[in-house]
Amino acid sequence: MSLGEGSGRPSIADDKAQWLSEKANWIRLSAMSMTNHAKLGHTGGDLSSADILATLYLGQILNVDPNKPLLQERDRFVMSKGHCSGAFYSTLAARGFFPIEQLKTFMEPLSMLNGHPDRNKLPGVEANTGPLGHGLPIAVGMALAARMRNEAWRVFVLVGDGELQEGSNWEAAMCAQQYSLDNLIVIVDRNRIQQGDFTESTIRMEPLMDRWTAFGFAVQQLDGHDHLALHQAFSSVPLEKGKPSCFIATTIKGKGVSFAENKPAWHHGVPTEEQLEIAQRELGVEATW
Ligand SMILES: Cc1ncc(C[n+]2csc(CCOP(=O)(O)OP(=O)(O)O)c2C)c(N)n1
Ligand SMILES: [Mg+2]
Repeated sequence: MSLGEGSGRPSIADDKAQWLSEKANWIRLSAMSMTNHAKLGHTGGDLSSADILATLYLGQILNVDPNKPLLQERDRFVMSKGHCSGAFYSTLAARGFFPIEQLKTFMEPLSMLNGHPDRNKLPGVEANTGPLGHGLPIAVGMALAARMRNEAWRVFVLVGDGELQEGSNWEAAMCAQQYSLDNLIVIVDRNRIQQGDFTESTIRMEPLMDRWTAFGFAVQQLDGHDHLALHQAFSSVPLEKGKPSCFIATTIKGKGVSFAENKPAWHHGVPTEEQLEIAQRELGVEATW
């Protein structure tokens, strides 16, 4: 059956969705190779967010130009879950912001590819993130700046679900509502796992849709691994004029790699050479770099 068939929704071409799916798996394997190489990283959240990142950057949702990374009218993307830099850097490289070979330097001394993204070092990075709970406040400030300058660019921000336990997110959300920032799009990587355990066993997130709605957002839940759904959703922002948008993307932490799926231990698990080979087979992609 074709990917969009029977869903009744407008779709990008099936071959484009298939292409995005292959790119997302390339991002997954690349991130795991980086973690294997550096012996550090955040595999689980890299894998859960790969489809979202691929759709934004390679599905032509974000209006960005890797040859002019600081163009004023570009859309901004803030990787608030900055610990998942392996997936983020792999996506930026795949989009052409810097050579793919540079991914090999992940976390080496003097590398531009720090464990956490640094906007002063790497083209395409819009905000320094890693300490959880900072990306959304920064994104709200950016969206407000665009509004004050009467400029049309949008701000997309990807947050982790465990990250939402940081109170600063909810202060920022109140501010976004106050200023009716419908140029702000929050995407929650709802993989149900944080560091060490499931979110619902730590600090419950549900009812998450109701919470965002109560904070003045137009909210939509969707499958965070369905490229057609992601593409359609991100193409139809704002969800409601005058309101910031929030997409709760249901994902699987460790998605695509059997031994890592849904396992809290793989939050920052480091794959061995053998595990990398298994991952490559399961993801069905050629070696990355
Ligand atoms: C303020 C802060 N506290 C703690 C950490 C350590 N830390 C890194 S990732 C993480 C868990 C994040 O979970 P989640 O937001 O669900 O991310 P994902 O599942 O997408 O990896 C923690 C506690 C941090 N980076 N920043
Ligand atoms: Mg999580």
